[in-house]
Amino acid sequence: MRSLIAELTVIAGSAHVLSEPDVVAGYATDWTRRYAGEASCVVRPGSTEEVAAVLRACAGHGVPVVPQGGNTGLVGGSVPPPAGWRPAAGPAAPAAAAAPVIVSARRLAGLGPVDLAAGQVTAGAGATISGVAAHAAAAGMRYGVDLASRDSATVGGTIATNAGGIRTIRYGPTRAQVAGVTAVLADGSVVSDLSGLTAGSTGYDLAQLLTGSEGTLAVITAARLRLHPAEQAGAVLLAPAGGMAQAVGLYGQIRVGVPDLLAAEYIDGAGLDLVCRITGLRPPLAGQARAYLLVEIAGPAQAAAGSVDLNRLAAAGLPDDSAVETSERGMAALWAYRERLTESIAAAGVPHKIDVAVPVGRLADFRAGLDETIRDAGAGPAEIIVFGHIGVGNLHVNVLGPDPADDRVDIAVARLAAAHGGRVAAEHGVGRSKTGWLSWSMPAAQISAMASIKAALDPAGLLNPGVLLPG
Ligand code: 2HG
Ligand code: ZN
Repeated sequence: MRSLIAELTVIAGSAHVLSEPDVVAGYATDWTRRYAGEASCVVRPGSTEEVAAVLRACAGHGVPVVPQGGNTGLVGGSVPPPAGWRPAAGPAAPAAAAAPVIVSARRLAGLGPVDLAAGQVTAGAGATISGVAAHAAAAGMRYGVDLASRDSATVGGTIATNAGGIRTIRYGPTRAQVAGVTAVLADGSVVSDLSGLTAGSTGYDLAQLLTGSEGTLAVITAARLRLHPAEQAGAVLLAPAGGMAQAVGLYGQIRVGVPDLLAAEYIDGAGLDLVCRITGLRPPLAGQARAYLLVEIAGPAQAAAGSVDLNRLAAAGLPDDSAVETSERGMAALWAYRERLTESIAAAGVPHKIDVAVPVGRLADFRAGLDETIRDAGAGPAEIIVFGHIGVGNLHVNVLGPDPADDRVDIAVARLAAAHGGRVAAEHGVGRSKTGWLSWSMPAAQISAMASIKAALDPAGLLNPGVLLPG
């Protein structure tokens, strides 16, 4: 390992090879604190060429690589496996020569000029989502992916997980924003197409293949991203609902009656109560509800905020006791109840986080069966908080109480989602936590095709071992 570290130091410079145990531990522990692994060191290359040299060096020594962006992942995909981990193929499978090297993309944070005519920009993998958004906004454009972790989450990390976020109903997930990437393969070779060309039929689309591949096929170093014309929010509303069924029904009415929805989010009553308790925010409505629907509506393109036709909302069946805000400040205040959920839950304990997708038409049944499913998992008393991107059927089930190491609750919830025709991972990725669950919502032939792709591009299994695919 010492000779690999010496090589990495020559490549990236001593300031960018970190091997102090405390510092390395910070990179090797994920945001949830549920996943902490062992790494030999952290290297922070400053260019694609340096990433390529790092990967060549690691491959030469048989040492695995864990690519990392903002380390805001929630399923263990951005951190190495724990000490002593071996591929699932069993004791006969060769152990790696040493614990993985974490390759941090944080220094690859450059942003190219916004191309207004193409509606695109080139961004380094380490650029944050808020950085890209501000850069696009300065040119009158908008980046379509937005999420609460925007100040830390990176372009590379969000591509690796195909992150969704709060604007998926409007612009689609990250996959829809990716027009090309530069990436380094396991052997150090570089593949790159940042031309932004959408016309072309020249074989496999590597950028799309790498989107959602969770660092198992290549290390992404830059991306060509699609941008959208800036759209101003005209109103944000928070409506009480009797439960998920009513929230879905109201969302449907608003969707049909009011054009240009920018976001539609669901929050359990318990979640909103928790946010108020932890943050000290005052309850937004006079009474308490079992569930809430938050919707953001675009104002007419050239108009200032506040120009949304509120009559249309009334016609769509918006309850009278809903909050409707049209000022910048008021809209931000309503968003806070949604945006501060994750931090509030983390302040209350180490949660089980199960990110699932369920067809919108099945959300009510899924939610109706959830509490019993969690109780029957037998992991003890549980505080259940469900929220998420209702318009695309992406729910975040957070469970406080059961031991973080006991995954019976996680398994039960994921199986319930699969039983409702859903997916066991929606936008956080499969990571380390869900590899064994893929077959619940994906045919065996598809998993085997993914394994073939992995074997072809990373035959030694050096890239993010133990993530996405079992073994
Ligand atoms: C969100 O939608 C994120 O806010 C985090 O995907 C979800 O904390 C979570 O479970
Ligand atoms: Zn989310």
